[in-house]
Amino acid sequence: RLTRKTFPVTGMTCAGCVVSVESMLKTAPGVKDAGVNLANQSAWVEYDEEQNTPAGLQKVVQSIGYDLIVDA
Ligand code: 9UX
Repeated sequence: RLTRKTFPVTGMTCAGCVVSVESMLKTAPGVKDAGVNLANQSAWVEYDEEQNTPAGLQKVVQSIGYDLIVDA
């Protein structure tokens, strides 16, 4: 089932970072679409809940040196 969630993202300082994070999210398993907002330091992700999780999305973002914050 597709869901769309918004998460804080830390570590982005320019438009290049936005492209990197957005591209990475779009290649993650189960992700249909994603968008990143530099001013808001956030990302929305539309993904299949049976194929990925917030923790999984966090891992792919962390793998390129940023962080996606998941509620505890
Ligand atoms: Mo911009 Mo982000 O030059 O790592 S791409 S700071």
